[in-house]
Amino acid sequence: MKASYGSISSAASSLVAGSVTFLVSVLSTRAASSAVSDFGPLRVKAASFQDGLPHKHRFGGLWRSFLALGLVFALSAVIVCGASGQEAADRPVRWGGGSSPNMVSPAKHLPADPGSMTLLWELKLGSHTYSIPTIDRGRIYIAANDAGVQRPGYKPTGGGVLMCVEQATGKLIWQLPSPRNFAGVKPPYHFDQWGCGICSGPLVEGERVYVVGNRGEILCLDREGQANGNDGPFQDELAYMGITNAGAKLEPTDGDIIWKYDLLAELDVVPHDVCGSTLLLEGDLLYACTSNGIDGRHDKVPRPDAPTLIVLDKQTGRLVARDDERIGRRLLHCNWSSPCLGRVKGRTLIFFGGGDGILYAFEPPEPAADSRVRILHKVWSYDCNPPDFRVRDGQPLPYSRDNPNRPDGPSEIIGSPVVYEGRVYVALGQSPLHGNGRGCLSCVDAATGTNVWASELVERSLATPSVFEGLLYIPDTSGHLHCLDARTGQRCWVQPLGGTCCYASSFVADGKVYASTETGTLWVLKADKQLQVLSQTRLKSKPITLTAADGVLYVPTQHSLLAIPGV
Ligand SMILES: [Ca+2]
Repeated sequence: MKASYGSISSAASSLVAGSVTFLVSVLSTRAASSAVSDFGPLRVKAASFQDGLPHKHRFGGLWRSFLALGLVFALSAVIVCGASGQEAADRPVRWGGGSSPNMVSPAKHLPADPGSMTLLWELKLGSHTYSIPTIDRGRIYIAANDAGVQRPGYKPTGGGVLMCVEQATGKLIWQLPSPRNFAGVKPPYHFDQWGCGICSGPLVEGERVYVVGNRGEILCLDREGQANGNDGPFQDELAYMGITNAGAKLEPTDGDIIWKYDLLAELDVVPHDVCGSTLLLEGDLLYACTSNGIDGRHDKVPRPDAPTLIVLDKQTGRLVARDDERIGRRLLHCNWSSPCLGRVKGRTLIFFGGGDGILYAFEPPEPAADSRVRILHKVWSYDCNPPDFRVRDGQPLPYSRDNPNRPDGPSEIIGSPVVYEGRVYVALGQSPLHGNGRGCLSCVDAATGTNVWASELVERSLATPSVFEGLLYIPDTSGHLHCLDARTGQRCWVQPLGGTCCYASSFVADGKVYASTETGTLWVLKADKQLQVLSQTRLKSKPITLTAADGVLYVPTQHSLLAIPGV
């Protein structure tokens, strides 16, 4: 399990001795470019660990196309919220130990040069991973696809898995494999067919774990899994896992579903590609994006009036409220963003980035004595597309997918909004398959929904911003890491990262900014108004948004979860 990093020269030697793979070509290209020092690296390291399937299976031809598609779908999960440190057990925790939707953590003693460190441990995952791990009370929760699942009687189908492992060792505590939703691939659906697995970031509160599954279900699970028995009204975990062989029985290392809510069956939504967003928990209310989207032909929205943001009772999974904004009527592609919460002038508001490119602020539903489903009250909405993204010379501009030669049209919101000091920060983005294009990072007054500033220096981005000590960091799809003054929107610096940034947000902790590229390079820069690159590390598998806790970086890649200690 333990693996160490090698220098670029030793890695190159082993690669020369090995077969020609996509990875080799990537490393060779990157080594050559780093020698030019265009990007200001101090040095480049390469990881020497192995990670699962042969590379030719992972990156070749059609599969590589699927992978690229998968990146897109996962972004709502990958780029949703941040970590803000260890919190009490009764507080909801998403990602690295916090509940804040800001990609910032108070973790300390983190490595400035991860490539120089020896891994604490490496957990093998599947062939796709897009879920940011959540760390809570000595345990890590991470989701992936099911290609690496080993459980007697379980056959991987291109579905997903949620795993709970020991933080100190990466040892499995329990897992819930979840077969693919085969019905979801039939028209009008275009769903759960890319093998992306569970893309949602797990949310933990007390003894419960909440996640949006690959099958389009919101799942409430027992933190202890089956080790303390089969709890909750849901009892048929074996059937859920697709384990039907005679004599099969639940094991202590199986997950324990308390309740589940089927978005497709209950709401008649038609999710597109994946249900990838991360849940928001406030009090007893669980907020979820339905991922209602366009049809498989990218032709029309089958359910234009279906809800996009819903609210469930966390105890029972009962539907409490839904929006009625009919975002589907204006939808560009799909709803993959995740809701976040802010307290604005003594008032709690729920912010949601729509697949129509509009940022919405809702009031939480009022308590009600009956079980009537309430409609969420919209406080304000703000179009994150500047007017000339929508219309020019009196003519509507086409969406990029429909006309790649016009990359200046409207875009949707995929990353999560972040609330910081009374303002909401959110980027526009599109699938990287639509190419690069005009984007806009908006800063909006959280109380009124009015524009504070908007910067088109940031191109399309699927990332959630990191806002720390008045500075905002965000990578865009074109492969630039931006640092802006959060108050004014003035750009302090921009760093080209030498590869596109499709599926990882930046992460700020311990005075450092971590960012990574699709070509597998993990960058570390100083979190400062002055640009300073601290290191680059090359990984064999593309890293997604990382997190940190207790002096350790936890870096998910497509195939592994790496625990990299600090100093
Ligand atoms: Ca249990």
